Amino acid sequence: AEAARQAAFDATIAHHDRIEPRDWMPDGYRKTLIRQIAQHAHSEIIGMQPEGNWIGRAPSLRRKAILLAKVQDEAGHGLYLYSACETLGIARSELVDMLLSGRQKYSSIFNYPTLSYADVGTIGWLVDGAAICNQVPLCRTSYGPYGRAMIRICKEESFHQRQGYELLRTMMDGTDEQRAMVQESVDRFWWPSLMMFGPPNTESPNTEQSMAWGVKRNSNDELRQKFVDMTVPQAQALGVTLPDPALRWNAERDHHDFGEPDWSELTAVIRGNGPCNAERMAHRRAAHEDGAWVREAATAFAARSAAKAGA
Ligand code: FAQ
Repeated sequence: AEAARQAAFDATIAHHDRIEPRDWMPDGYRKTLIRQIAQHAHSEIIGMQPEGNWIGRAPSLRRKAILLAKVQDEAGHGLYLYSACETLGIARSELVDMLLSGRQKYSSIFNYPTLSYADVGTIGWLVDGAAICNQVPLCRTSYGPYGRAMIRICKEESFHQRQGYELLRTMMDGTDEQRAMVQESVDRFWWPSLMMFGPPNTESPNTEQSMAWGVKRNSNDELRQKFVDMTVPQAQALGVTLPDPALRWNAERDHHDFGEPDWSELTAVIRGNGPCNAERMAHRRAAHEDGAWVREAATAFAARSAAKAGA
């Protein structure tokens, strides 16, 4: 029976059909999905902080309304992804515990500070741009609930990317000082954005198995290249310089060549030693504790409603 179930699973993967929550799946597949989806959900939730930092200081009512909407979308993506993860048989409270105790990760990019309003634009343009490159192929991931969550999330990410580009466009049409703010921001975010795609393929322990299972559809390096190729013409159109002297078009490869990110920096940030890791986690823990009364009240209300319905 075990062999038959494994064969059915393998056939579904081979046909690029979806695995659904009630289907049999190997333990490793379930674990990989819980790890990746939870890490993705945590990233959305922690990812509210760098931009949230500027809601109270937005330069106009219009910018404030846009930023509020974007940060709310990120909360929605996080909750949506936690729900997808719960279909694998793990409770949201366990996932939150794993984030708060440091047993699960979130994206390295959210451990960098936001120092000016231009960073709101740069995060939209580069960070959401990288997220889209990574997430569009995940719409075809082999696990149904994750792929369907990605379809919906990608639509909103594409709005986020455009609002970032439009913000930077507006600043580039402004004063010299505003143009300098944009360039300074792009200088800080370019390399960390390339690191969002993970370590190089040769240093990526999970890629091979995740691709064999159809959890990931592309390798880290493939997606990083796609992001560079997509971003270079956008940088030209904006009039900003990407801070990489090795960046140039390679007609033979039909791709841009680019420099090597500082991988020791990615390792340090993933291990908890980035510029804002401690601050991000402290803020999340405090928010979780502040929300304890809401969880208690909701649980008590649910229990009372269930008792009434049973009576
Ligand atoms: N940061 O073997 P691999 C967003 C870890 S977008 C931290 O290559 P894998 C939208 C990796 O987990 C950001 N850790 O791993 C937004 C593994 O450790 P583990 C979220 C990283 O899984 C925008 C180890 O290194 N997007 O939130 C990073 O095959 C603006 C070895 O790596 C997603 O999560 C990193 N950058 O590939 C929100 C997308 N890279 O777990 C707010 C879905 C690697 O074994 C504002 N995830 N690690 O202990 C993925 O596509 C994959 O998980 C990768 C990593 C590509 C991130």
